[in-house]
Amino acid sequence: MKIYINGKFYDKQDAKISVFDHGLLYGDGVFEGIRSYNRLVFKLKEHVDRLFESAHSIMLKIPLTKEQVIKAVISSLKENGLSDAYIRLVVTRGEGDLGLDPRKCVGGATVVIIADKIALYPERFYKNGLEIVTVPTVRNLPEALNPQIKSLNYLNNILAKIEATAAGCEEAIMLDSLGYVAECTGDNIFIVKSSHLYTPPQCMGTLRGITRDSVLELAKVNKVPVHEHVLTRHEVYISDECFLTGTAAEIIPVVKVDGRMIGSGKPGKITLNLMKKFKELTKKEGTRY
Ligand code: PXG
Repeated sequence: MKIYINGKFYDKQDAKISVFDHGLLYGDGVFEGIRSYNRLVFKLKEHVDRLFESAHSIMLKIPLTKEQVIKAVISSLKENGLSDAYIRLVVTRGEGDLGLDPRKCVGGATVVIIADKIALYPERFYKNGLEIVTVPTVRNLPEALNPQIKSLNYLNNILAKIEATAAGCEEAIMLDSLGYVAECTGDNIFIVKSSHLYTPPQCMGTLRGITRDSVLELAKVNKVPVHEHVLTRHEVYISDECFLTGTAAEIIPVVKVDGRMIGSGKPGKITLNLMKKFKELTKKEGTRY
């Protein structure tokens, strides 16, 4: 495996950055998780745009143009000979001292690209659906650390993940500070009610997921009415169908939430159709390499 660090490729065992990098010391940095399917990188421009938006918001200067980042991602995929891959694009504040002041990171940002394989959830969850729970850890407040910033500080989500696994579930519903449904630890959430699709709006402590946006588009094209609407747990419990979206998970059906069966307890028709359409989309759309 060859890992890109600041313009050079290193073998895995030599791919190292300083212990004084503020990405390690403070989680000071941003990242993206991207997928490629059969030599097509899915929504590469959208991921790179979001990376630059996250960086802009935390006043982190990425030492490359967007075009150079795109080229670096493509060359990482080629260097590793991967046709189906998961790409982790990381930009840290860089090497500083033990103080949190980013001005001390005089060498500038560190750019890392890891191109690897990632397993989806086990196949049985896509076939039979997931059971998820609402967890006590509330999603970060947009006015504190906005979930729109895909920062290296993922402890909020990790705490929720720990609570989910302690409850015997793979994923967690995180609520916002008002108690409305925000999102899951690494996925956005959707419900279907009376053949309409609903997902929380991005202002509700929710990342504007790129898979989420693709699903909203696919639903519109397929004449499923879509609503970006505030959701309570009650609305999730009484939904006909529920599913999660994310680059890692793609689209995964949910059949039980906090012990309540969703719909018939099996992945729903609209969910299954969107899964099929999404698969087709990833086969034909993307940046070729
Ligand atoms: N919400 C959160 C909090 C996320 O971290 C999503 C939603 C879905 O966004 P996209 O753009 O991927 O549709 C994410 C993305 C992992 C992993 O290792 C998680 C994500 C991305 C890559 C890897 O669990 N989360």
